[in-house]
Amino acid sequence: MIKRRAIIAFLALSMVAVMSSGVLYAYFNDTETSSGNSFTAGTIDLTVDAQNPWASTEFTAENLVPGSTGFKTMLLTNAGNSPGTLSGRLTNINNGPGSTSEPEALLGTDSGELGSSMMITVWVDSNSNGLVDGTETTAYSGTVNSATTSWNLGSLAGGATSKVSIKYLIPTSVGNEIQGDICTFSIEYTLTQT
Ligand SMILES: [Ca+2]
Ligand SMILES: [Ca+2]
Ligand SMILES: [Ca+2]
Repeated sequence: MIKRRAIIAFLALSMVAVMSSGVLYAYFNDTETSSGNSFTAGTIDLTVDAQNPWASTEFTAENLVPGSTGFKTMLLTNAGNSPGTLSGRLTNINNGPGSTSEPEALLGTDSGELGSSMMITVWVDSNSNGLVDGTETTAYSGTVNSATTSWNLGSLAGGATSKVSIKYLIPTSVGNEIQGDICTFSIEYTLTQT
């Protein structure tokens, strides 16, 4: 009886060993493979007037007086292949007194009031005519000094170009306090992935 039990136990252990080795039991199987797969990142690359990086100075207007106005249209292109949202702002704004004329001196201290007096308007100027017309909408309108907040200039698909105009105006209500004043600034455009 003991011998028979030992044989049964041995056979059971042997079957477990064979099953776990997989030698005895092979199921039908079939494998398919797709090769040549890859992941490639897209690109976002803003250019201005086909410059990359943007190296031009856009405004060097001199001898401005109340009533002076002008504009510049810049071509902003997404040279990448991924869509983005375009924004802009002024940075590094510095106001200096420049020269102080006799009538300006009569008003007291000359601390450089041009940036707080001068107005700019920014918009996507689709027909680049310097006017906010047709379906064009203003992205920013206010003083130079306050133009540091972000202007929303809409979307820019890969390979697409937007024409952005910046128009300046010194209101005729401005007086002698800006005589000889100098306002310097940088223009910054940013294209952000959407
Ligand atoms: Ca760029
Ligand atoms: Ca226009
Ligand atoms: Ca001055």
